[in-house]
Amino acid sequence: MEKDAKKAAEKKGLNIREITACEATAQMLERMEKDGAESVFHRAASMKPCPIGSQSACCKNCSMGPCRLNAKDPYSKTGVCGATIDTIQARNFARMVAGGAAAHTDHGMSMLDVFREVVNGNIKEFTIKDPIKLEEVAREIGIETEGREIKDIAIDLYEELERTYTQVEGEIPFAKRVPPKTLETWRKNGVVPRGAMREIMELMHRTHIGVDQHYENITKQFTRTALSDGWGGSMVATEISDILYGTPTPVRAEVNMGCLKEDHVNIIIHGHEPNLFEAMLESVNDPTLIQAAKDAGAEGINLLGMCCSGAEMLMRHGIPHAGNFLSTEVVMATGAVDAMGVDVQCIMQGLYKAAECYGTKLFTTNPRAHIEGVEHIEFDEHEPRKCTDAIVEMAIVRFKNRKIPIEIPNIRNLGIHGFSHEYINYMLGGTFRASYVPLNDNIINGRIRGVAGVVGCTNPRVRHDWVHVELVKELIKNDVLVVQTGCSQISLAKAGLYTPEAAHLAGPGLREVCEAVGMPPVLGVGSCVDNSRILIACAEMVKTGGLGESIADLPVAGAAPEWMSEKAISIGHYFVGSGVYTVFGVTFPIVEETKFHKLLFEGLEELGFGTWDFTPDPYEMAHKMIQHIDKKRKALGIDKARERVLFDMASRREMEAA
Ligand code: SF4
Ligand code: MSK
Repeated sequence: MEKDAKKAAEKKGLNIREITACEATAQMLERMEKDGAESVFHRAASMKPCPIGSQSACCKNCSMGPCRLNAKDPYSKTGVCGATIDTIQARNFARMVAGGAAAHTDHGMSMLDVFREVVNGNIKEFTIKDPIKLEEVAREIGIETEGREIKDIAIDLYEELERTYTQVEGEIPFAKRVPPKTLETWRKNGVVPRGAMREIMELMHRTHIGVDQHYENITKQFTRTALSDGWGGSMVATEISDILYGTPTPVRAEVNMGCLKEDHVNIIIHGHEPNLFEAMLESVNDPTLIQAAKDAGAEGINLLGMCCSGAEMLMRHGIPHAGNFLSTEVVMATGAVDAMGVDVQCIMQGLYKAAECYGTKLFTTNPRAHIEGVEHIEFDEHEPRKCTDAIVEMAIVRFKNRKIPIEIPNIRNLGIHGFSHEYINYMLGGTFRASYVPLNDNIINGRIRGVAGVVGCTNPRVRHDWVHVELVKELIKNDVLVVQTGCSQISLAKAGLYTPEAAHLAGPGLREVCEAVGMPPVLGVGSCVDNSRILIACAEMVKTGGLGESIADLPVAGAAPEWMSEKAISIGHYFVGSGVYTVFGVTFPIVEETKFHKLLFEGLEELGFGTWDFTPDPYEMAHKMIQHIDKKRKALGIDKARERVLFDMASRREMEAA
């Protein structure tokens, strides 16, 4: 099979420099080519995407089909049941939202399970690390905190947040965080989410053959479902992770494959939930295990992250990060990865072959995610060290018996990570004047033109990392402050944009702000579920004043230029549902010039939501986003305010009144 992939790659003339902008990944791909090993890049080269499926012009929702419609003449045919192109596309899109929202909300529910067990004293290894945040979150959703014990508040918080998932009727708890005008739009359109379980269940029902056959009505339900992810499941995952493991503050940390150490036992944790990683942190610091590693001839144990749980640990604890989604197989070609433990989401099945080829011990740990042929050591939060100690022990054995020659790319990139939405208060306001006022002021006076969220995956259908990096460079050059999560954050960190010195790449206004505060022009806020931090930051900007009354009024935009997962579609749609202009790259899973396309790309904005857009070109993408930001600046009457004057409250009120 490896040989087949290599042959296919050669036949296709796979040009490594054209498929990745990541030097370390390129170096390891060269090694894999020599070794005849297979990677996601090889498989992508040997398999063309299905042209009908990529435009969502087919349906396999029943066995009268599968039905294929003509993407070039979309209204020339219907499915056997009579379903039109709009119904088929809306159903397919809806099921992507359901898949993505289910992944995030199940992750959030797992976090809540751990929280409940910690509060009830059934899990002793984890504790509440941030009781201040616990009280703040509780207060925000209406729980009395004054003079009460932390444990009592925590019990109430658990019960309240459980409604995020199970609530049959009424609005979810974090709807209280949504700016009133945005919430009004949701209520008017009937999309305020109930519990995620109900929303996802109803969406799956409606997309069954013969149920909801009006694309507008299907769109309403997938909007509601996506919002139950962003302001529900994902937000709970973020907040509970901070309460249990600590709210991030800026930390210096390194990324890239050069963080592997030849003379250490190297262990990588890859996936999405922080629980496994937090327990692993304890294991690698255990003196007995460190001694065992030394007895095996190692200098010590080196723990690294990949993908999103890596991004979360990078920003919370400064744990080095070895690379994003597309590098997870490739990193094993270094020969230096002694063990890799994975939990859920974005774990390629191809890891199995790469691990086998390069002798890495690969372990699945989550009951939801096994891989055929891979050893499973179940992670139980009640006894977390049982799993993580076992992985460390096996990594030590592998270190002792290393047979593969080691080749570690000598590339490491230092940067500053860990900008939680809370920290943005202090960063620009200082401890004395902690608030979003300085951020809003700098937007109003035009030093910062607007804010862009650039997030999401990497995808072998485009040049790895390149689209992210070029897009972000273009944005900051035009004074747009960029916030990031997930694999995108790692692309930019590898490109060296997470240093305050990178401010020299920014336009004059943004550079001035970065230099005054000593911050990078690009702020990393964590993993996929931490996109909820961007929603909270948007809500804070509205609350702070001077930038309109709803999220849709803000000069902000979002992008996922190399997206690939259903989670990305759910994220994109909860941003659109919240009022944010959102542009995706790679490909968009809809036939153009259909009624459904028109609804997503124009109609939603008319209803008071944000809007979707698409282009694979990073420069065009940046300028589409800037154009939108400028449109919003103009509507706010701050388009001419690019003079260097700090606005006080009185002048802001005056502007609002104008
Ligand atoms: Fe074809 Fe309709 Fe069945 Fe889909 S639901 S496969 S369009 S017959
Ligand atoms: S890990 S969903 S590839 S960001 Fe969250 Fe990266 Fe996308 Fe997975």
